Amino acid sequence: MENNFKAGFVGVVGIPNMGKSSLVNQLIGEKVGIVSDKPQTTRKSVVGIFSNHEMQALFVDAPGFIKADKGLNKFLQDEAGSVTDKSDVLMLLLTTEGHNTKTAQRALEEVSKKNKPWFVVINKMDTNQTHRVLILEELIKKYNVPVIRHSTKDPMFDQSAEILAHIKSILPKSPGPLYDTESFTTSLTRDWVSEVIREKCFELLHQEIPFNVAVQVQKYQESTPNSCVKIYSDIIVTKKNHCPMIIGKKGQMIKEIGMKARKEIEDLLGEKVYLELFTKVKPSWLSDNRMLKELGYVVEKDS
Ligand SMILES: Nc1nc2c(ncn2[C@@H]2O[C@H](COP(=O)(O)OP(=O)(O)OP(=O)(O)O)[C@@H](O)[C@H]2O)c(=O)[nH]1
Ligand SMILES: [Mg+2]
Repeated sequence: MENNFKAGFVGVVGIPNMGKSSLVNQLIGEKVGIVSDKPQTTRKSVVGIFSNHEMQALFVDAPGFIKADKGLNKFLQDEAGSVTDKSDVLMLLLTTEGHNTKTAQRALEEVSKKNKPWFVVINKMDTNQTHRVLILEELIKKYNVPVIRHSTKDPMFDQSAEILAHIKSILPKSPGPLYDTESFTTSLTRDWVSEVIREKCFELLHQEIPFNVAVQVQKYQESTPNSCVKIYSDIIVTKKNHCPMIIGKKGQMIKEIGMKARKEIEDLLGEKVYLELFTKVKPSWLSDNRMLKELGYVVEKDS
């Protein structure tokens, strides 16, 4: 390995819905984290691995910064904080849509306090009005950090190569890669599967329902010579009256969630999958620390 090899953790931070997960997926070229048009999609940090002959960047796709003092929201806030603490460098995502300059200012302040190498990506350039970008850049100026204008959607504004080159310039030196260079994520398949199912719930269900949904894979059977991969998973909701919405008329909704999820899982695994979904009601999963733990949202302290 060359001795100027670079490797380390890149914390991807910003308020919800800035396109953090979209950007990580784009840079890695695989679906590492789930994406939706609703804020607070990412709940647990996911590590996406980018490897080439000169660096390995471990992107930690975190939940967006929010303020809360209990339950799942508290967890999301702690998770975002701990990502910034554990990373070697930080990439802050901003856009001009969906938030005012005060929010951007707060995000800039928060990240600059961490005393780590950092830079800003202004994402969604395809939707931005130039004058609002200039206002945002004016705000960033006082921090004296690089700013890259980008869009994950429009190739005209695609600055992926520049983003990666900049990350390489600020990552620490390393004798070699820190993780398997063939993998694109450190997540277990089982966890990845439950996230894909959750993404389909975000995509297909209305408004407040997705925020109350958790997904837990109950059984994951590897394929055998006689049978395909079999996955049995619960979709957990907080209220009994959410169940019919998940199931839909004549089971149409749960069927569609299952079909869309299965297709993606089959693509990743490269083999046939049998997926069965069940609905379950757990009224207090959003606020009950024991239940949050069971679902993999590790809550350090009671709140
Ligand atoms: N127009 C446009 N939309 C984008 C772009 N990047 C992401 N999006 C959309 O923005 C929405 C949010 O994207 P995510 O990647 O889930 O955002 P996030 O920052 O990870 O959100 P949280 O996980 O909720 O914090 C999705 O609907 C994306 O399709 C972009 O460059 N242009
Ligand atoms: Mg996300």
